Amino acid sequence: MTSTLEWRRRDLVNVRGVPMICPFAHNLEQITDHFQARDGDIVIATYPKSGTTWMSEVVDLVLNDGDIEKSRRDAIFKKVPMLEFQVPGEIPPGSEILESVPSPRVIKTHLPVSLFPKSLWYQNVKIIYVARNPKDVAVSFYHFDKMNQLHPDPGTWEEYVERFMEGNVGFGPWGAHVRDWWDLRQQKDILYVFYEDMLEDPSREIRKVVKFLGKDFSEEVVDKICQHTSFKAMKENSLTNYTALSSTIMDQSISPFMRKGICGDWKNHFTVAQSERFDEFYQKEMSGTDLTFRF
Ligand code: PPS
Repeated sequence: MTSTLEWRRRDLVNVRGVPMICPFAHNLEQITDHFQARDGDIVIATYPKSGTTWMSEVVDLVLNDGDIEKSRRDAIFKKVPMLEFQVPGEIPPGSEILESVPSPRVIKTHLPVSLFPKSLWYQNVKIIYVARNPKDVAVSFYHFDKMNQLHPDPGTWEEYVERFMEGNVGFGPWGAHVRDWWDLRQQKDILYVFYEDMLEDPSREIRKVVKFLGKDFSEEVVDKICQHTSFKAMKENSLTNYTALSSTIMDQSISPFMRKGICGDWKNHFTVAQSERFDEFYQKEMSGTDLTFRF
């Protein structure tokens, strides 16, 4: 029996108050306290299912001046390792893999501010945070939990939507995640991007990333990046659609990683009553902040 199967469908594990995907909880405090940042690191931080993979491919292309051939050098999860990802005994933690990656490293993480490695705050590190409206996040996360064998079984949608509002899902509550990262914009070099804005006008949002990373591209290069990172292109690309990852981890016959890529799929899942309750939850989560989302 492989250890991937041993880690299958385990319950969430509490790490410093945050419910974590069980295999990722292993040694996570070590990562928070001891991961060594480097000058020039670029971090893509998100709550799960908010556009991480999309932004990762955009950043990789920006760093390679829009060179599509270079972007084909490896799968997205190898080019942009996830800091906390690991299958103990089988796949080493992203934090270890990142030690041998040459700078500038691009690092993916879903960690909330409270578990974000301390050293990354103190170096010359650029952070791009991508946020998405919580109704679509919940729907996407539900389908992802169904297909990702390292995650707990999500149960029924009715059960799941309640657990999401309680914050009892992997990486903890959505509200604190997006708010805490939003508040950090005052102190740290953070580009805060919204998934819905990327859908509305990808060129505009990609130009923000280009500028943030200190580059200056022609319209033609931005267009090329736009086309290569469209939902259709990324869904068809085996290097970005996660089909290169073992099906013992992601069983895409249950639900594809590149599922719908739209805003508003929540309308196909929430009942009127669930939507009303969720609106109340959202109002509470957003009280006292100027952060707002489009649904
Ligand atoms: S993960 O597993 O947390 O890193 O997932 P993440 O990449 O953050 O989010 C996955 C959702 O993003 C959608 N996606 C895209 N939408 C539009 N355009 C592009 N290029 C794109 N790439 C990924 C993906 O389909 C997931 O959303 P849903 O709603 O499930 O389709």
